[in-house]
Amino acid sequence: MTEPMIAEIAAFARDIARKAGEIITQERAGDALEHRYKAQQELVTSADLKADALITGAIREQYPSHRILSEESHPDLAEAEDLDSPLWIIDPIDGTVNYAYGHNQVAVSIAWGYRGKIQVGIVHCPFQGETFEAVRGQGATLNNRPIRHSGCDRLSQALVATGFPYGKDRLAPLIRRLDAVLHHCRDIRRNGSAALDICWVAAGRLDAYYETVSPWDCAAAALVAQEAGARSGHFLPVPEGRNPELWSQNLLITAPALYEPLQTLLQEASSEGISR
Ligand code: LIP
Repeated sequence: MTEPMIAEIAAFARDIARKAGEIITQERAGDALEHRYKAQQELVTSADLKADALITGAIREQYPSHRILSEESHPDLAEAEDLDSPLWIIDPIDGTVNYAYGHNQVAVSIAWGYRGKIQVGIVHCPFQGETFEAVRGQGATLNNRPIRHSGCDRLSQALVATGFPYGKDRLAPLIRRLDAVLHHCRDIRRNGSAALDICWVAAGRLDAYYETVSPWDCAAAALVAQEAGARSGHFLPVPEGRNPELWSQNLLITAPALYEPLQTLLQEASSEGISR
């Protein structure tokens, strides 16, 4: 795969992300938006399905041999165990609850991976007119302007984003971690879109982010953050044999100097007891 071919893929992904953004803004502006629930109170709207159909249909037509992992139409997480052949990773609407409530922290997230790494990441936020983009090795941009992490180097001054699952059955460790972060950091933000939280770390609007999500929530944004000089990893070990690029549990993405102190804090809070 040559650099020009990757540039073509990035341009294709940017174009379909923006077209999907037009669909979801039009759908919300109209009065025909339908809601239904998947497992554990997980919301999905008619706009999710329409945006997904546009994105996956365009990929099928342009790149018929490529695989697709998409939250709404191709959710087989087994696809996320292999990045050797080309794989598209799609979340047509990240921040679905925000979308349904009329909030603007909503993003179309499109990643493309190949040869074991995510190579292209596009996170398009249509309600704020912002497109975050990265091609591996070529830096990260917001609306074509370079972005960089905040450079924050003290936990006590760190603004940290996180989120919580739809299911309420295993909240205890998350509350312990939240307690530790609130006692040691400036404050937290719960914006409701992992893709935007991670891109905001890349742009210096947040200093750190941690959460367990799905690969489609984070694959594109994690490349944007890496290319903006942030450190991207996990605060608990990645299982043997799993590709860290596609392991979306216990994510930790920070301005570089915060990574180890925040990793230690979250590890300690994940075990019994909390170090204050
Ligand atoms: C959302 C994530 C968010 C998380 C929410 C939800 P969705 O994804 O982006 O970080 O806290 O629970 O999983 O469901 O809007 O695509």
